[in-house]
Formats: sequence, C-alpha cells, structure tokens
Amino acid sequence: MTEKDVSRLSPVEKLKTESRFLRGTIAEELVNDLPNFDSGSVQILKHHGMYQQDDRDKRMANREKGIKDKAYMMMLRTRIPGGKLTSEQMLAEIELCDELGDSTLRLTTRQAIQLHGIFKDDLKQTIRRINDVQLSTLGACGDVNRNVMCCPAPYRSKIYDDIQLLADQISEHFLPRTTAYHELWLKGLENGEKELVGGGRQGHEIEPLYGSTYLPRKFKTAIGLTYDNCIDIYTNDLGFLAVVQDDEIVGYNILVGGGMGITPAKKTTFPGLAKKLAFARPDEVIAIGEAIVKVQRDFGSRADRKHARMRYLINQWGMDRFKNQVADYYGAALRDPHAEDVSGFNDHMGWDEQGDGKWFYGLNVENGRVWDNDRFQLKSAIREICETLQPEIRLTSHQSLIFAQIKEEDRGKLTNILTKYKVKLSEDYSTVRRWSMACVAWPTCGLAITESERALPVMMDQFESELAKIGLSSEEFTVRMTGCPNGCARPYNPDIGLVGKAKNRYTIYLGGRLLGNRLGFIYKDLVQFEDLVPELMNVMTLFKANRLDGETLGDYCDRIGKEPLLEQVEDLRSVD
Ligand code: SRM
Ligand code: SF4
Repeated sequence: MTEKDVSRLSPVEKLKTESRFLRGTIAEELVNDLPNFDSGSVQILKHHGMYQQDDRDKRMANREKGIKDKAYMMMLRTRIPGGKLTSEQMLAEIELCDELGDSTLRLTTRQAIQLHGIFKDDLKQTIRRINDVQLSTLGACGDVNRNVMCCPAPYRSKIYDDIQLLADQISEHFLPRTTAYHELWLKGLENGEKELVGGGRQGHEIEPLYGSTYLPRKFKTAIGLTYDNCIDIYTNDLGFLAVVQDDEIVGYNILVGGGMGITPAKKTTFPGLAKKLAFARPDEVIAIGEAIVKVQRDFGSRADRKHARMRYLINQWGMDRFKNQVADYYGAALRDPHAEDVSGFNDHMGWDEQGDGKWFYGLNVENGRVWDNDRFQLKSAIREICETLQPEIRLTSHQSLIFAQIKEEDRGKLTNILTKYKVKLSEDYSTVRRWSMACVAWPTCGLAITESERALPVMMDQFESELAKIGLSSEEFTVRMTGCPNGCARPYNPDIGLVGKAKNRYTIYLGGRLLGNRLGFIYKDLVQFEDLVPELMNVMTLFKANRLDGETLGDYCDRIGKEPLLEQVEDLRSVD
C-alpha cells in the first residue's frame, strides 16, 4: 500500500491495523478505574460482540440538572447461528440479565440475543458465563461476518437439518481466529497472566480469512428457503437460497449485495436488495462464499465507511466484473443462477407439528423485548417453561421465539404457564401487530433520532382500532419502524416502513412486500408521530376501496405509485 493509500484509509482501518488482532488497549482499560473505554477501544470491542452505550434517558435528565457525566453501560450480543439454543442457554441469558444487566433481554432481528446495561467491571464475568454454556459473543458485531441466519422452523426433515448445519458451518468458517477473545475474556489476565500477543507473524497466518484489518465493514449472511423467506434473504450481503427438488436441497442460488442502512445527508447511499450471482451445489457453497468474502475484503472501500458495504462495490463494478473476480478467487467458473426465487413467507407463530409426533409453539414477542412488567411477566414465563419442559429454543428473525420438541401431553402445560403469567398468546395478536417490528432505538441506541421500540406499540393500539372501524382488522401486511435510517428492523422492503428522520418525525415508505424482494418508495417525509396513523388510514381507505382481487397492501401501493396515491389522498380529504 502506498503512503497515499494509507492516508485515505478511514480511522477505523488504522485502529484495526494497530490493534494486534483485536487487542488494542482493552486489557489495560479493563483494569483502570474508569466506567468506560476510550473511543478507539470501543471500535475494537465491537468485534468481541459489544457496544459501549449510555442510558439516553438518564443523559437527558442529567443534562437538565447540569450534570455532564454519562451513565455508561455495555450492550452484549450473543451470536446464535439460526437462532438455535437450548433451554439451559436461554436460562443462562435470563439469569445474566437479572444479575448483571438491566433485567431484560432483547431478541434481535437477526436471531441473536442482546443483554443491555452491563457495567464495564462485570464484562468478564458476563462473557465467561455466556461461554460457559457454549455460546459466544465473538463475531456478533464488528467488521466480520455476523450472526448467520436461517429458517428456524423445527420441522424434522433433512431440508431443515441441512440449512441449520450450513448456518453452523458458515458461522464457524467465517469466525475470527485471533486468540484475543480467549485471552481477554476467558483467561484470568487480572491474576497477572501475561497477554499472549500474536506479534511478528503476518496477518494471514493468524487470520487466514480476514488478515489483520478484517473486513471493510460488517458482513451479513443468511440461508433461506424459496417457499418460506422468513429470514428476509434479500437484505443480506450474502444469501444462500436453497433450491429444493424431490424433498432434497440440490443446491443454492447465491445472492449478493443486500443491505439497508442509508445516510440521508449522503445522497450516494442507498438501501439495496441482493442480486442473484450464481447457482452452486451444496458442496461448493462454503468455498464460493469464502471467495465472495475475500473479494469484499480486498476490494471493498476502506476509505469511506458509508460506502464500504459490498453492495457499493457491486454497484461500482457491475455484476459481471464482480462475478469474474469471485470466480477468479474461487478458481472455477460460476454457474448461472437457477430460476427458483422466493415465493412464500411463514412467521412460525402458534402451534405446529414438527413431523415426529412432537410440537412447536411460536410465541410472538412484541418487538423482541423479554421482560416482566405490571401487565405481563414474559421473562418469568419463559424461565418456567425452560425449567419445567426444557424445550429447544429457536429465535426468529422477527424478534420472536419458538419452543420446540414439545410432547403432545405438554402442550396444555405450556399454554397454562403463558396464561398464568398473563402473556398474550400469538393467536390473540392481530396479524398487523404480529408481523410488525421495531428496532431498539431509545434509550440505549446511540444513533437513535426518534423512539421506535417504545413508540410502535402505542401506534399499533391506535392503528388496530382504526383498521377495525373500516373492517380491515384481519388484513395481512407488514409494518416496520426504526429510530433512524440505519434500518435495523429492515424498514425499506415491507408493506409499510416508518423511519425516524428528525425529532418525533418519520419518513413513511410504502410499496414493499412481505416476500421481501421489493423495496418501498418514500411516500411522505418528516411526518409527526401523532400523524402517522391518520396518514396511513387515508391509504388504507383507498386500498380497501380500490384494491384488485387478492391484492396485498404493498402490491396495491406499488401498482398505484407515489404521485397518484398522494393525489387520491388529497381528493379523499377534500370530500371529507
Ligand atoms: Fe443494527 C447499528 C441494533 C439489525 C443496520 N444496530 C446498530 C447499533 C449497534 C447502534 C450503534 O452502532 O451504535 C444498534 C444497537 C441498539 C441497541 O441499543 O441495542 C443496532 N441492529 C440492531 C438490532 C439489535 C435491532 C433489533 O431491534 O433487533 C439488530 C441486531 C441484529 C443482530 O443480532 O446481529 C440489528 N442492523 C440490523 C439490520 C437488520 C439485519 O441485519 O437483518 C440492519 C440492516 C441490514 C444491514 O446491515 O444493512 C442493521 N445497524 C445497522 C446499521 C447500518 C449499516 C449500514 O451499512 O449502513 C448500523 C450503523 C452502522 O453500522 O454504522 C447499525
Ligand atoms: Fe439504532 Fe437506528 Fe438501528 Fe434503530 S435503526 S437500533 S435507532 S441504529
């Protein structure tokens, strides 16, 4: 690399290079008296699966009192490929949130679990205890491959076993190899043990895949099924869409370059759906996946983090050049994609048979927050179910969970426990609420501009009652809200996306679809929170009156288009 190239690197690249394979000054900072890490370490810590945050409610309250100090705390994300975990592992996370966290768990939009409110001094203990139950936070965040998603439905069939196995294999194959994680969190450095530093050796000896600077940006992988795109495959950097023939996965369509985050001030940023790259046989996918990661590693932008995701590289190069480069790294030509595409969606909520005489129950968790409060005690219910029935747990990419391996005679026991703790059953949710998602946003997310997790339920109360008035209570469509344009609840491809843009104001996106393979368009910008439901009800009224037979909300909005829709709403208002 020339001096000019080095000077163009983003500051995070310099930090990674100098971190000695993700060590930096974390060890020293862990034993100082400060409640927080310095800004450089914060970037490196992400690769260990954590973010430094502060309670923004407290920050505001403190500011009013003239106190500048922040209430620092850490968020820890556990990587769980395909969202598959045991009752024992779930119980360990619940115990940790009670003992060392803010007493809640957050099920994420990528089938992982987050603990919030962990103090710096408790980090080692928390991470050790997560690892004690064979889970890990390594690679859950940072410039590496993140939690690998796959359909979590626990049907007993080779297809479902195969995709879970592939998720586990890819997760393992793309994990960082540095021993820094083990040294920092799992060994007793505080007892005077010497740090094991991998200095002197070349990057690719220690990190064969990533080298010493890891990837230019986060990288996301998912494995999906054509007839059930519950993991939203098109929003990932890398997707493997299983092509099934005669109950057998014959191969995968490889999709590349999906991603949601945008920076409105930077007009060249855009949300993108993945595009089809090639078809690969099952025994070829990991090697081709590795070649794709290496192309992004070597050619993705390291100068501008806003353009560093793989979709910008593909956009700049075009698919042909990208495909040629992948083939070059793979060492063989790539086949053309198969004609199969996504055609269905299932959220796996409620009761279903596994196919081996046992049952599973998908429990809708509103916006992924597992907690006890005055109205319901979801955390206590999950704890009791895990302790007494010991189900296998599967997390969905819609922030919910599935209790699997339930015997016929235990089905009543499970629902009785949920009812005892006043937990609403999935069957009792309206579809619109059940299929809705909100990102975390306030008070923990440092990037939140508006409320999201705390705002969506309030909006849903109003929306449900207005929908009932026009007879659309059981209409099936998706609503996703985020507290900023980064898009953590994937708001750019559902029927309705609500994206926090300025204080208490949201951009309304319409025209996406449940299948996840179409982006919405901006319908209205900077809409006050209080006006969201009235604005949406205008559209719903038109939809009800003018939809074609069987047409979904997203398809209707896409067919009509933004300007005609706005004009028709104006006409509707003038009639009022
Ligand atoms: Fe996200 C950053 C939460 C899924 C795009 N995301 C963040 C941070 C870590 C804020 C930060 O950087 O300081 C948020 C922490 C909030 C908190 O207090 O917990 C955060 N993202 C989440 C989660 C927890 C939202 C949720 O409600 O579940 C999801 C965790 C997933 C996981 O288990 O790994 C989460 N984030 C997503 C998704 C959806 C997905 O991957 O399917 C996206 C859009 C897809 C994509 O990556 O393009 C997403 N998050 C972002 C971005 C924009 C990335 C970009 O390339 O533009 C950021 C900001 C950034 O990276 O700079 C971000
Ligand atoms: Fe935070 Fe924005 Fe992601 Fe919501 S979308 S969790 S506000 S970064």
